[in-house]
Amino acid sequence: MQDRRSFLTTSLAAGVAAVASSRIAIGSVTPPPGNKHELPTLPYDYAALEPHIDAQTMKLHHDKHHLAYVNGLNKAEEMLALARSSGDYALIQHWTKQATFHGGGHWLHSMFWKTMAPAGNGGGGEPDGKVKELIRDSFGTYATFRKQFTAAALSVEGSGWGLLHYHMEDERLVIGQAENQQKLTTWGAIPVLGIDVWEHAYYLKYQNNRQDYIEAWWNVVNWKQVEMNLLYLL
Ligand code: MN3
Repeated sequence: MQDRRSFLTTSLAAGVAAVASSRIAIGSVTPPPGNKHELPTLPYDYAALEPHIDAQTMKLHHDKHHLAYVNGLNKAEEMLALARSSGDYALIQHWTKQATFHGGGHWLHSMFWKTMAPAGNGGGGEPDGKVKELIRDSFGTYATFRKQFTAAALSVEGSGWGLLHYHMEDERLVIGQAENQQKLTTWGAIPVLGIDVWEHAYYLKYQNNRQDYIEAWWNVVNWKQVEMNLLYLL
């Protein structure tokens, strides 16, 4: 989201300077036609989140799992473009679902990496500023929020995500779950923080103990990035 924002700001400035340019491209998760989605680089080393999240998990998770979603999304978009050009929509349901699944994976993982930072060096602690204020208004206290979020993430059925959304209409934060990467979507609510609770996110270090993984993850939450995600929406 922040990439999009800074791109937009730059584009707008450039647009004002060069009124002759006919159209201002807006950067986002969706690249312009013909361009491919790309795997973003991790903002830190694989081992940077140790001991809370181990290097081997980070490497596999980013280099293999996230890459598979990027490739899956590119493939789905390619097939949808082919359907448009050929007029053959026989497989439209399949490719639309694939685009949603892989697109959800690409978007959520891109957010996931950015909203973590090494413990004590950008990660952990409690939020301040606007996030603190909205958590208080939406849940009462930080402790209450954390308890509900942990319980929600812990109880995601099968593979999925625990998510903190900003609800655009209600102007408050809400805690949600996603099954896989896309099911149980709450309309009008945009994620600003999320924890991946697919087994691939924790099984090497925590085996079946999802609770210990979630408790460890709180030590690497990058609240500054959460605030930037939030301020972008306000
Ligand atoms: Mn994952």
